[in-house]
Amino acid sequence: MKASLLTSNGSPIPFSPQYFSELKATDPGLDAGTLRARFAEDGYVLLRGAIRADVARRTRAAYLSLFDGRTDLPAHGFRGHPAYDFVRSDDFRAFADMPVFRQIAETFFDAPAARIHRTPLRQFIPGRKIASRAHMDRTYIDGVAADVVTLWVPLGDSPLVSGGLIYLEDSHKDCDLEVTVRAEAPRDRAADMRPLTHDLKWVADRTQRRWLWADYQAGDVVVHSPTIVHASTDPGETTHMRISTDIRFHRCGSPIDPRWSKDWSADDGY
Ligand SMILES: O=C(O)CCC(=O)C(=O)O
Repeated sequence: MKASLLTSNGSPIPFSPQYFSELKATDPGLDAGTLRARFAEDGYVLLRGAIRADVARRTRAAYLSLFDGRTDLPAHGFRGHPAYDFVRSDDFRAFADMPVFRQIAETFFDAPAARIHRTPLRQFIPGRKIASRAHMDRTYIDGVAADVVTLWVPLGDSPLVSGGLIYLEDSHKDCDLEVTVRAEAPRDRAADMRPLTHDLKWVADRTQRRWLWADYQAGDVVVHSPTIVHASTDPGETTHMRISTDIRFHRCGSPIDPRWSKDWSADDGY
């Protein structure tokens, strides 16, 4: 990764050791106790090669095939867009329901887990200044944070240059962060109070924390806590589009947010 200046939703942030550091990678074969200890400490665990790379790539190809011959598409994830159809397809459901994902969730809960139905499919087009704003999942899904886990799954390689997910270091341990940042942070979309900010440099400066990044490969899975702040940078000069999905689980028996029991649609408001 050579770029010295990145942007997120057009807002600049230097790609320098002051602002960025690498995510720790973890071998999925480690014992469950070690995995849980890392998750508690870091708020995330990057599992390299947790699923078969060819399965991730095949799922990507199945999604992209829905674009064949299509022009004049609605906005991403709206009814009539391939992402809307794909999350309702047998191919996608079979992928999200692979036992390996539930087993990962159960390892981190140390208890039985059930998949949360609503499963977004993200796509970030190279060259567009559109990225995920800094946010925490717990803002979007009700429930006790310890009872929900997100598996962020890149469908194909997802290097930083294509806008892979980044995590604000140790932000899950910072009880004051949300209040401080919400009170002071610049926000480019006044009407949407859910993201903390679009300005990743501002939040790094204000909290004295770095953004953790990785060049994700097909087959990797990041398990993250609903309390860790994450975001992405704008995709740069690359021909490789970042496509990913967020597969979520809740601890069996814990209350479930009813808004998350339907299929995802980008305009469902959640
Ligand atoms: O993939 C992304 O850029 C954001 C996904 C995410 O954070 C989410 O769905 O909560």
